[in-house]
Amino acid sequence: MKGKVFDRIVKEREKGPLHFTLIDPDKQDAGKAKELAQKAKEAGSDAIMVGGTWGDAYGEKLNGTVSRIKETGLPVIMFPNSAQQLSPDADALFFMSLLNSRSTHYLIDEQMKGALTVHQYGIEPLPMAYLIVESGSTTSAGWAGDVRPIPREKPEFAVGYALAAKYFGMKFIYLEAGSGAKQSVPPEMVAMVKKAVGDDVMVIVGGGIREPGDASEKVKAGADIIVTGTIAEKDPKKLADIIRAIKG
Ligand code: 1GP
Repeated sequence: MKGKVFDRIVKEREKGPLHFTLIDPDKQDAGKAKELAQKAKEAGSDAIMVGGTWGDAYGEKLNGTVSRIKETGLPVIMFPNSAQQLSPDADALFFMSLLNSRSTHYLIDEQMKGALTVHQYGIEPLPMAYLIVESGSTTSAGWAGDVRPIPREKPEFAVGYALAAKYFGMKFIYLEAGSGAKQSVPPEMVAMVKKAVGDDVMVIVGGGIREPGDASEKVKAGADIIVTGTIAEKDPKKLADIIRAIKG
């Protein structure tokens, strides 16, 4: 697979595990989003993901947020909740399918609609399987996505989905506990998935990661990229500690 952002991620990953910061465009104005991104950059984050489950940050509001964040120089990757949440200003987007959703809406319908926009805008698609893992709490993504969460004690289910994604040609597998999750993804699950998919597929882990020890545990288990969202808003100092733990 080729593409500017994809190649950059692969190259950076060769140096060590990566950290991406998730910014919800609905939670603040564009100026504040840029401030958050700048702080994340200073803390050592490698890219900004823009997206959120709820809200109405589409069109102008979304584009304004994306272009202000781009001023930081970090790549901006869309993490869309629907075909509507796309910005022509983004550098790339996770072209994702929520594989353990029960609704065709999140499996393929939104993607079919969004693909035309992606084509028109010329944004770089990064093919990704999105998997929601049981987290001891009901998260917005799981609820809205009509998901049958992967049980924590059934890592083999995650391996099955991950291998299916690899065979479909997807390059990223996102093991997601959900934003603000009570429990993050179990490291055993991360390890089994990474072992199965190997080095040509990147394993992303996110949701409920609030402590450096938790982040480094995922990386030791084989995670290629760690995503945090909430902590960047709540505690930028802690974010720097988390990134230090990821990068060693
Ligand atoms: C959600 O994994 C991300 O998609 C981030 O979760 O807000 O809990 O860091 P947190």
